[in-house]
Amino acid sequence: MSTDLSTDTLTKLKVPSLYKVILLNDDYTPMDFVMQVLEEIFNKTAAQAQALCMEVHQAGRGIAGIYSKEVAEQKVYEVNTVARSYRHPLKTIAEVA
Ligand code: TYC
Repeated sequence: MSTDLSTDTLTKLKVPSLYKVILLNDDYTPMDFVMQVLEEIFNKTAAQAQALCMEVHQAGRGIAGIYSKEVAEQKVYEVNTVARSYRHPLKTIAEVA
């Protein structure tokens, strides 16, 4: 068996990218709901959730966590789905880190 170690082959073996899950501010979602999402979906402590919620409220966005592509997409889906089910406009997006 031969092993192809040409540059072409090696450059195709990329380390998978990590993705930031970004929480976006809005004017309507209650802070308590945002903190609950951060605790339950992003495993933050109550103190971490409160600090991040205030940061997003003031700065417009903040990083809820950094994950593999698949996990980041799942977190975005979970947040956006639970927010919609409560009729809150809360949104998250995933961005390559
Ligand atoms: N700005 C919202 C309010 O005043 C709170 C909020 C914080 C909403 C963070 C979204 O990602 C968010 N109720």
